[in-house]
Amino acid sequence: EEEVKVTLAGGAPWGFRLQGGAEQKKPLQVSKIRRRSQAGRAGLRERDQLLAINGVSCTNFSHASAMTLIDASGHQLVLTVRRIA
Ligand code: LEU
Repeated sequence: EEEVKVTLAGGAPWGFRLQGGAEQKKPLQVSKIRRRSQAGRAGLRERDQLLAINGVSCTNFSHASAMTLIDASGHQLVLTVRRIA
């Protein structure tokens, strides 16, 4: 298990889907990566768990709040994730 910082560049669409959120009592987790996308190129992986979005801790965020913060990102999106090998 490790903590990884992934920097996505270029703006939306980033090319990944999220599942979970505090209101579901489940971690925010990457459920799907589109291979030829910013997310794929940056090295984001399916099953990565989101710890922070642009430096803001998101471990107690609802699904909707995480989506809103990601949507508010401009040209760059920095995700801190926990990766279980
Ligand atoms: N599906 C969105 C995109 O690829 C990311 C989502 C997590 C807000 O830009």
